[in-house]
Amino acid sequence: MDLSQIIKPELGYRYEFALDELDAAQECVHAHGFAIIKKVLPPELLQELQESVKQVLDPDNALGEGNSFTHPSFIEHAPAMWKLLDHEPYLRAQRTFCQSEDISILRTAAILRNPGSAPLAWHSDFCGFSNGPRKFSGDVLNRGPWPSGLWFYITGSNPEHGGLALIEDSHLTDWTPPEGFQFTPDRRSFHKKGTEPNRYVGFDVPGIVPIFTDPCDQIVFASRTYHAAFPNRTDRVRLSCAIIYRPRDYGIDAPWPLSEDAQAFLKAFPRRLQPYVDGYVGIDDDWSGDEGMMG
Ligand SMILES: O=C(O)CCC(=O)C(=O)O
Ligand SMILES: [Fe+2]
Repeated sequence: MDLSQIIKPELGYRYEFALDELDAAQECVHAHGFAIIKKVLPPELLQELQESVKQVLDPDNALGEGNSFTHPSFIEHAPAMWKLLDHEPYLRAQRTFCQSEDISILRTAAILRNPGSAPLAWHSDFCGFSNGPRKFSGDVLNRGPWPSGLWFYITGSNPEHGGLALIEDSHLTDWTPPEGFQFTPDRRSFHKKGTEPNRYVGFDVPGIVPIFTDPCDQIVFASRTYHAAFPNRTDRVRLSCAIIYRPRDYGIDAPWPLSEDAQAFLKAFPRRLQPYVDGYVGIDDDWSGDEGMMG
């Protein structure tokens, strides 16, 4: 598939907004499961964040062609990211999308996708399709109604460059996969009917919206929205980072202790910004479930 032929879609509704159109942007997220907000990242932070993602994720530039790396607690290692929390227009937008005046950091991530890296399969980050016992960190952190995508693709998003794709309206609770597809058993992805129930990798899915953004734009998507990433077919690294928030009064009952890195982060985080880390639990990607503790 020639990804360079894919063009920015014109949909029957607006999905790109400016920072002074937050209510309209939130309505779009509510109605269609996503929106793009132009020029959210302060331009003076862009290069610093790019350097920080490279430095934290691949300090020796040793990851190698074709490989990707995802960091699950980026903010603990990236003071450049802390600066975002001093930027009121950015914060106002996050409050709007979180539908709460008082927000705190739930989790953070950064991703580095080298040239030649593979596509990422379709999935929803939401882990509340079942209310069964928690089996991994996602079941602890990703069962709320807040947006699970608040991304900055700080080298831009487009199909050739390992950008994001999502499916419009797939955040709706009655959404079902398009014609010819069915849910995987956990509902967190879908596959072609008549094939193995593995997360689908491919960009021929009806309803797909390939996302085109500039490096300072923010990509917002709802908790359940199904999304995927294109392969990186360029000769440039793809970098992205995000802070996901929860309403501050929505406490997380974390089964893992705060890691040493998380503790050091909380200690170093500026006092005036402490409300944003109220109830911060970090993440233990190796945690394997409440039931595991029973032996
Ligand atoms: O790589 C991307 O652009 C998307 C990443 C993603 O969806 C995830 O980490 O859950
Ligand atoms: Fe995801």
